[in-house]
Amino acid sequence: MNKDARVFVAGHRGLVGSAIVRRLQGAGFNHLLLRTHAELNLRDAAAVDRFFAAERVDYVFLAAAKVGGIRANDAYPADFLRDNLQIQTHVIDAAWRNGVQKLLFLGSSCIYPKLAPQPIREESLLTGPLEPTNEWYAIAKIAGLKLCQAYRRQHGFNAIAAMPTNLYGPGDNFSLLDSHVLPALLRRFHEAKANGAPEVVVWGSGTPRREFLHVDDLAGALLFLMERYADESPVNVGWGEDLTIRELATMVARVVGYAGRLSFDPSKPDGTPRKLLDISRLQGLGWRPQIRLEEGLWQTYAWFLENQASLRS
Ligand code: GFB
Repeated sequence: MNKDARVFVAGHRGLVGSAIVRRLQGAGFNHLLLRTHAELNLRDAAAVDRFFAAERVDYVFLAAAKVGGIRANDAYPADFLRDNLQIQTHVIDAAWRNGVQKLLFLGSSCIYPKLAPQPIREESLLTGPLEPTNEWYAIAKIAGLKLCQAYRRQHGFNAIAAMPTNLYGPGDNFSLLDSHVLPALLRRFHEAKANGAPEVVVWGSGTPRREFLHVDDLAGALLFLMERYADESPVNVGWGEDLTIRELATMVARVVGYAGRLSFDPSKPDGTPRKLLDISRLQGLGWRPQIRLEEGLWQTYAWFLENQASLRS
């Protein structure tokens, strides 16, 4: 990728998109094409066509999506299925029709079968039933992955796909209801400490295991793949180790400096019991993650403290 290539980062204000922008700017890419939702509604096919026809885009990082934690996915199935189908279909099709050189699509570890053998290999996709709480998002993302493969086979379009594990970092969604577990716990422990609350209630049993990757590590992997990988199989991007929700909560309490009790609410959904990714394909290409979880937690908590006044409720 030459540094003056015209690179569209769809979803540039989100957790992943903002990390991709930081990474590309740090690497000296000087022609990033960025559009807010208000400037370009990716659910509007005609608007997406007009954008690609006008902008002569060379590369696309498709980081725009309707995302959320386990409760949000369970509460808004129609939105997760429809929005993600529309966004990805419009961008992939317009990119191909307007001569984009290469597009990177983002899947997720949660689109693999609920009980896939662990660690999960890319070949496990579509080999078993999905986790019910987020099957809507998963079906949309699987369709997007398949669309990339279909455009490569039928049109020779150079579309690739990454499958990131659970992500966290600056720019995350810290809302208490619709966020993912790590930012939700950071905020919950922070508020408990500030209010002197005697205990923090963590959803579920605390026994599910999750793998976490700092979003700046993901951005490095995505640029690595955009420059070096061109095949139809998706590529897992993860840390390579996981921990229980209880262990995560204990680590978050330590980082926040909360000394109260931890309790668990088994009436809340656990979701899939485990979804550790096998990252040997990406490691074989020469990539390694750098940011350890406890270090990433400290950095993310510092970002939360600096930005909490402007965060979504
Ligand atoms: O990040 P999360 O919401 O989604 O993690 P998934 C859910 C796990 O954390 C469950 C527990 O075991 C929850 O019971 N948990 C504990 C909490 N306390 C909390 C809390 O305060 N908030 C939240 N959100 N969880 C998501 C998919 O699955 O993975 C998305 O639903 C996305 O589509 C994401 O793909 C990467 O990891 O279970």
